[in-house]
Amino acid sequence: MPIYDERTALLIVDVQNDFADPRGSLYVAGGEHVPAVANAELRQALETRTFIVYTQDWHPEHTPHFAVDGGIWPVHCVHDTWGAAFHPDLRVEGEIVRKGSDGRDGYSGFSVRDPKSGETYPTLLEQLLRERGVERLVICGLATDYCVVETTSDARMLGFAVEVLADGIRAVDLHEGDAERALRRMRDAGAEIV
Ligand code: VGL
Ligand code: ZN
Repeated sequence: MPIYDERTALLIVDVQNDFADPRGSLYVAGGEHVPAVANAELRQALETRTFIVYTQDWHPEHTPHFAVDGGIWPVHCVHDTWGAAFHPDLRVEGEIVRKGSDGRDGYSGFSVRDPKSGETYPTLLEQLLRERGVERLVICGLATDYCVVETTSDARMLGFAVEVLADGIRAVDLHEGDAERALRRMRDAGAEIV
């Protein structure tokens, strides 16, 4: 188990019903096992007063992210619906950063992109971490080959040390090998998979 301290944050990515529940519209195989892994880390983090932050994919009813609107995904994580809610087994005690509202797109917890102008905007995540003097992130959640890899890669670009919990992530694997490629990208970016 990673070490937790005041310069570390535990970042739990998109552990929401649509990804983590087998009835979810974008169910990620094995996603229902992630809450238990996250909760075990949370216990350690809470004991050591480590900052804990959650991201939520948080889409409007229509967004170019969805296949019905020109994107590639089934409708998922529509704001304030069952699918967007955290998995009921996940203990939620920390800050929450939502991404995708306003129809802005992207996978990273750190930034969103306006599909019309192509411009990217930061979310609150980096500010929350900097305010607390965080230098190191422990990351788990869904999905390995989308939001986890993009969040990890941005975190490294922003200079955070990153450990990704191999047990606490699962991949969509839309194309065979996506999970492996995501792991390699994270390692190449300087993240440790532990
Ligand atoms: C995600 C696909 C679409 C994720 C979000 O959280 O990894 N994947 N939207
Ligand atoms: Zn999404």
